[in-house]
Formats: sequence, C-alpha cells, structure tokens
Amino acid sequence: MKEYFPTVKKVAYEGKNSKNPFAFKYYDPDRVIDGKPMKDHLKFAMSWWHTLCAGGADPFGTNTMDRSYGLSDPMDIARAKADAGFELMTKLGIEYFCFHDADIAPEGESFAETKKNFWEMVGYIKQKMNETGIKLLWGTANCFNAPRYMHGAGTSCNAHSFAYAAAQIKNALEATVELGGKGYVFWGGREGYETLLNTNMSLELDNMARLMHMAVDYGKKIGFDGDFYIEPKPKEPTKHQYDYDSATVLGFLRKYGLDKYFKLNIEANHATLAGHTFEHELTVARINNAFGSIDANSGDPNLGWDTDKFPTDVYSATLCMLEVIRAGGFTNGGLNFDAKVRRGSFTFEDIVYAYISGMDTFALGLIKAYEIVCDGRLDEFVKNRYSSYESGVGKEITDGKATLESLESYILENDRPIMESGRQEYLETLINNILFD
Ligand code: XUL
Ligand code: CO
Repeated sequence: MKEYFPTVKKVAYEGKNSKNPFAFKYYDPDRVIDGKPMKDHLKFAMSWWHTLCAGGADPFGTNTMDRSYGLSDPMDIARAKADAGFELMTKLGIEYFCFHDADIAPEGESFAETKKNFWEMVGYIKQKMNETGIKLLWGTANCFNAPRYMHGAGTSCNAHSFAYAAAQIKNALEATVELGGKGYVFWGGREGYETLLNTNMSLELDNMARLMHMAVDYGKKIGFDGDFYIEPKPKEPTKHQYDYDSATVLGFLRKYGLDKYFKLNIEANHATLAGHTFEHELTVARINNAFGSIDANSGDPNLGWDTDKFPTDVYSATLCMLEVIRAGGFTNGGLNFDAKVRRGSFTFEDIVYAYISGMDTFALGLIKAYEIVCDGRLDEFVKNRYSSYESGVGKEITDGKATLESLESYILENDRPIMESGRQEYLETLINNILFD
C-alpha cells in the first residue's frame, strides 16, 4: 500500500534531551501518572477535516497543500484520505479520530447518492479500524458548509433546510454507532444570526432544541450509548452564534430539558473568541457536571478569529489538564486536535511535526498539572481561603440556615470583617516554579 508519510517511521518517546524531530520528548504513552497511563489521561484524537481535507486555503488564497493525494475520482480521494489518516495515527500512536459526514465522503448529485458514498466510506473506515484497533471518539454532521445552510440548519428560517440537516444528522449518528463512537457533537457554526431585523430568535431556538431532542430520541432507538455534546463558540462564521459560551449553552440545555443528555465539548480557541480563558470554560463545564470532551488548539492574541493553530502553550495546557484531573478525567470524551498546520507548512512532514508538538505540549501539561496537585499548596491555599464557611456564621450560610435578619444580628455584634490577601502574585510564582524547575 502507498505510504503517505514515507520519511516518518513510528514516532517513539525518546525523552527531553532527544534531538530527533520525529520523536516525542514528553509524551511517553505507557508512563503511569496517578495510576493511569498517559495515553488514557490524554485520549488524543485526530481531526479528519483539518488533517486530511484542509488544503491551506484562506479568504485571500487557494490551497497550498495537495489534499487530492494525486487522484481525481472523488471516492478514490476519500479512500486515500482514510489510508493517509490511519497511517498517520498508527505512526503517532493516536488511538482516536473525529469526523464530520462531509469529511469522509464526497457529496453526490442527490442526497441518495451522498448517502451511498457516505456508507461506502463508513464500511471502508470500519475495516481500517478493525485492522489497527483505532477508535472513533466522536462523529458529527457538517451542517454549515453547503449553501442550503446559509441561514442556519436547526435554526434556519427554511424548514426544508432543517429537514436536510435532520437527514444528515440521522446518518451521521447511525455511522457513529456503527463505528462504536461514544460521542456525537453539535457545533452550530451557522446557528445564530447576522441581523435581528430578519430573525425570529424564539422560533429558531425552539427549533434547535427540537432537532436535538430528535437526535436524543433517535440515539436511544439505535443504541447510541455515548454522550451528546454541544461545542460552544460565540461567532465565526455567523456574527452571533447561539452557543456563545459554556454558561449560555447550559442555560439553553436546561430550558429545553436537554441537560441530562448533553455535555460540553470545549475548544480552546472558541473560549478565546468568547473573551474567556480555556480553563474558565472547562471550569464552568466541570462545576455543572457537563465536562465532556476537548478540542485542543490555540488562537492568536493578535488575531480575532479562529486560527485553529496546534497548541504549543504549556502554561495553558497545564491549567487545562488541571481541570481535566479535577473533573476525574475523561469518560467518553478525549482530546481532539481541532487544529491545522499553517498555510506555509504545506508538506506532509509538517503535519507530523504539528501533532508531535501538540501531543508533547499536552503531555507536559499533564505532568505539570499532576505536580501541582501533588505539591498541594495551590489546593491548600484555596481551601483555606474559604475556611470561614466551615464554622460559625459561614457554616450557617452554606447550611442554608442563615437569613437576612440573623446576618444583621451577627453584623451588629461583630461589625466589620478582617480581610486577607488573595495572594495572586505568590500563586503565579508558585505555578512558574513548578513549570520551570
Ligand atoms: C469549528 C469547529 C468544528 C467543530 C466540529 O470552529 O471547531 O470543527 O469542532 O464541527
Ligand atoms: Co472544534
């Protein structure tokens, strides 16, 4: 079989002093941390779309990368993508992948033909999964690219577009079950509005919830036993997206009775676009029992859009992994590199370098996050900071026994509180000491 990454052999862990660019410096898959191998803490996944389909085009320029794999027939290209993807995952030791329906098979002249192409490729991929042991993390339907979704999919003003999205989701969900996936993602890139002047927000949100309920019902019917996820993002491509951030999504899920079926898929770059840190979005998900999965990538402080760059910021990865540890680790979720090489990094080797850098960044993040947990000073500080709630008036407040009257009596007796420092600078130094020792 043709090799797509001929210059790359199986990428191995060689340690931080290695100068081999095709080796891991920190990611040692079987190293046990906190009773679990690194690979099970991290559950890395390859994104089909960025890795095998995206050719480097941007609004001002065409593709810089060959993603036709030297072929012309669309189904041959689809099979070549699968071959290249499984070769890459095998060489990197990546055990999971994620896909949209449109990533794996070409659209046909009719929906029936699209469906035929899709299921042929599902069969092809299933065979490759059986050969390699590689698993599906989550599936999804691309309900944002085609012109039929110009006004949205689940939130479209056009019921025919809504129905088309439903038909796509039905098949994508069936394929997720067929391939043993434990996650199904809704990312609503076109679910929002450009102007309120032409928008019935109330109907659009009710309809989005209707579509999600249909997916939940159908998932039950066909034996989907994983988690549904919403992936929050505030904007891009639509000016205002309904799934703005974790908190907004949680409000939506609760309003429509979907919170027991859905968790969140948190993407770093989407957090940045919402004006939050990655760890903020993860914390909001965790404290609401909605932590599900992660799309790892990074934005750029100088750019206001979704750059989907491979993550290299160890500080951010550490704070992310600290949240993952606090959440008790991944169950059905994992860490999907929703990231692409830069337009100028057009060779196949660049894809390998990109994944190695992302995997090493999160491996180091995991190592350092666990050191922070073992060091204990951070958690101890936070615990002490709130110790006034463990007894006396604080305990009455948290036990729900205090009233405005009882607290007024307390203040009349005790008057002003004695304040203590938040010690932010001390804590920031503590983190740096652990990160850079
Ligand atoms: C777009 C994005 C998507 C979702 C899946 O910003 O993140 O790739 O992850 O549709
Ligand atoms: Co994403």
